[in-house]
Amino acid sequence: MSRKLLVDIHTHLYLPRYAQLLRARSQIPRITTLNGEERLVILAGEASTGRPVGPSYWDRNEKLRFMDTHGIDVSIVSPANPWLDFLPPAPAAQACEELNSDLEEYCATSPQLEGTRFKRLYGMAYLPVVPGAEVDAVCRSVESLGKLPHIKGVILGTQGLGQGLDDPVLLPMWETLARAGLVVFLHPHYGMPPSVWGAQENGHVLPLALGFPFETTTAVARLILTGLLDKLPTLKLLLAHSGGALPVLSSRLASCIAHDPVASSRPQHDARYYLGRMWYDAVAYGPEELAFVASTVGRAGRYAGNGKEPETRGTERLLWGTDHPFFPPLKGEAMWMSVTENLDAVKNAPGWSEVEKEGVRGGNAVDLFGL
Ligand code: 5CU
Repeated sequence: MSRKLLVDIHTHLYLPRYAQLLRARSQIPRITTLNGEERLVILAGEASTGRPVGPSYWDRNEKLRFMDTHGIDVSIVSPANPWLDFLPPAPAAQACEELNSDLEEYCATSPQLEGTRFKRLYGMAYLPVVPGAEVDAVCRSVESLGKLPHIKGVILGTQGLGQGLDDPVLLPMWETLARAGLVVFLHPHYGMPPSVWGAQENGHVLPLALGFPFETTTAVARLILTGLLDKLPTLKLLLAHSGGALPVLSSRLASCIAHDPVASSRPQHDARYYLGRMWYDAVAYGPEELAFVASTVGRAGRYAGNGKEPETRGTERLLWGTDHPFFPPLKGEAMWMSVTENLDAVKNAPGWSEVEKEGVRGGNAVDLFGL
């Protein structure tokens, strides 16, 4: 196919059934009404008045309109945080099944991308990974996704069953995900404890700009330390926000592991090696940052330790995204700065060829998700 696609792999939704769930709640996370306007309250420390929320979060026509406005051909939508984290295991399992079936319908009945074999919409599903859940129930949920042909992955927060994603009890879940060939989109929600942000009112800036990416960084470092990527070489982990601080801290992480009597023998390889085993969204907002991430990913083969794995350009593991419907323009402009900045970042990434840029804009997503 000669047409060059723009594929958005980081784009969220609250399905109507999920929005109803949030409306029925009196505690965070919730949707409340203030002066006749619905408000979303999901972040710890967020004022109880929250922020405006509307059809861009749940109406498929709004998603398609947004895609058309920005020239996006295909979106791989994922449920927005905090997923099912706040539910006990049994209601979470039931909501998961119902919501995943809604998501399949949302994607399956979306328009065809004209002149191609692609739908406009594909999905990444919920998993019932909540405190107290049984891992077998999670595995059954993963297996059930095989019946939903437009679901190409899952989105996963970092809390696991209460002990994080490096909890050894979760190994069967990772094995099932690897066997199913599903992309696992690792995405933050909790950030860092609100106390680290100080007493000044700075809106959501610090939790979103720093807390979110650092949560992802910590979760992935813990997975590297457990040796998960050694056990499951085919697991497809896609990291939100370009892997957070992992690329810039990976040599420090490697050095700390190498000098630690407890941890030094755990991962089979130097920590930097594992960067080349994962994928990264290109939601970094700047060309130099993207080029830097690619360079740390591409050099990973150098750290295989067997002299057999080649270095690559790293761009083959970056995939473009928007984070829609978050970060809408403050003045209601039609073109969203959060989209155009991420497009410009790819366009201007220093040293990238046109072929590499096309890959990041869409080709890599077609390959990774098997569209
Ligand atoms: O603006 C926000 O709060 C968010 C969020 O909660 N989740 C996300 O993916 N992006 C931005």
